[in-house]
Amino acid sequence: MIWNEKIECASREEMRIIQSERLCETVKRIYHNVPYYRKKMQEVGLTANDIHDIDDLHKLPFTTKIDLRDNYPFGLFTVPMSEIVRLHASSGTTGKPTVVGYTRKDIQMWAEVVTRSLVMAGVHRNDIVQIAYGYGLFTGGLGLHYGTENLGASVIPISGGNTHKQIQLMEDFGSSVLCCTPSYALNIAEVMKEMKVDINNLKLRVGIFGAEPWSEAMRKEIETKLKIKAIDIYGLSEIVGPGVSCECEYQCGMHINEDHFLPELIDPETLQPVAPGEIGELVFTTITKEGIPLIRYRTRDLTRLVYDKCACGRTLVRMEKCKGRSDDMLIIRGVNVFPSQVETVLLNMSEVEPHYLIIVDREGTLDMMSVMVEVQEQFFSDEIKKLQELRQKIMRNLESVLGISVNVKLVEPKTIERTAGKAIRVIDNRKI
Ligand code: DLL
Repeated sequence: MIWNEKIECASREEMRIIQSERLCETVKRIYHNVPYYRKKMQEVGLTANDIHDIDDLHKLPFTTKIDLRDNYPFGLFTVPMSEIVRLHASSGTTGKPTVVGYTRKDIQMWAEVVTRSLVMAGVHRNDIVQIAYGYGLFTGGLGLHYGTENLGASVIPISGGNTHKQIQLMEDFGSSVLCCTPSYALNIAEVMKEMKVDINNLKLRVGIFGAEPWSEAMRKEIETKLKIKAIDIYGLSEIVGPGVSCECEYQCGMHINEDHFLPELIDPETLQPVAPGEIGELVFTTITKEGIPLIRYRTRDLTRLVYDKCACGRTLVRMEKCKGRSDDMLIIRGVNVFPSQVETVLLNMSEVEPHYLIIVDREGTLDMMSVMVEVQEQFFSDEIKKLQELRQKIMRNLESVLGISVNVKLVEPKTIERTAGKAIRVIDNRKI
């Protein structure tokens, strides 16, 4: 089933017309209502009348988290507070959070894109959807909540944490869909094993996982452990929250709801568009949002865009699984390293658990990277010699993929902290 066939299966030309019209409206809105934006446009010699269609998009200045911080909390809103019905915020890496405001229409649009996402994932009205994303300022819980209600499925608004209760409700209520971060899904699977829950007695069918990067190897792990189809959902608070894009049943890239969020891919260094098929930084322009429209917002997320028609029939452009963030990339002794590369190596080895922590230190002038890896229970009780062999094997595998030597510290199962939300994968002590 497709929720909004007219849009989701529109031809490129039809989509272009919709996007162009909406872009022009948005640019007028921000130019006339937000002095900060007007000034930024004037600085590059633009007025709202210079934008005629999406080919003019590249003329507009970029927006970054710094612009949001400089206008904290409500400076980029284009409507008076009397029209804002909801506020959300994401925790910034430093200092103040990033604040976003939604009008009633924004909330409806958000519910629409999340409903489309759920339908892409194969969710229907008869499903019981357990929402284990955090409810609160984070957009995960309430975002999935409104989309699920809009679809007409039953919501269990349990929020994150309290893993025993999550499992108990899954058993008692017969939840068929689980929404949470992929790392929390693995945590739930682990606790289920401890509780000796027979996965075959559960009705779980689909998982809708996002809010953090996760590899194909991790998908396989989750699908096997929970016996479900694991679907990737993407979004960020600044743009709307979850539902910016989502995979369909074919799991071959996330369809972007591009009638609301106009994507571009740029080279983060030169800021120029990347060649078709290349990896670049994702940039979004919101073209229907009222509360806080954002123009050419730099997400820092790295991916590739695929414009081919999908087997599901949707024509919405797809973004590949995120390769990481341009600001997540570690530079170790001059070599670029992404946590996702480490994850892929580890998850392809049966001897270790899918939980890891990367620690970077500087000794003198030399960067040292070490990875804490949890060994599976049955291997941990083994003799020292075997553990040493395993450690050497992990170090060799990491070195051959990353191109640098890495220290590996084997730890007992459950040593690395589990979270109900986004997992912490890197501790970089060099910045302190
Ligand atoms: O994480 C919104 C969300 C909630 C998405 C629930 C999906 C599910 P923020 O807290 O603002 O919003 O964080 C946004 O998280 O720029 C990415 O770096 C990362 N991210 C989100 N989804 C994915 C994903 C929510 N599927 C930031 N894969 C984004 C990889 C993701 N990274």
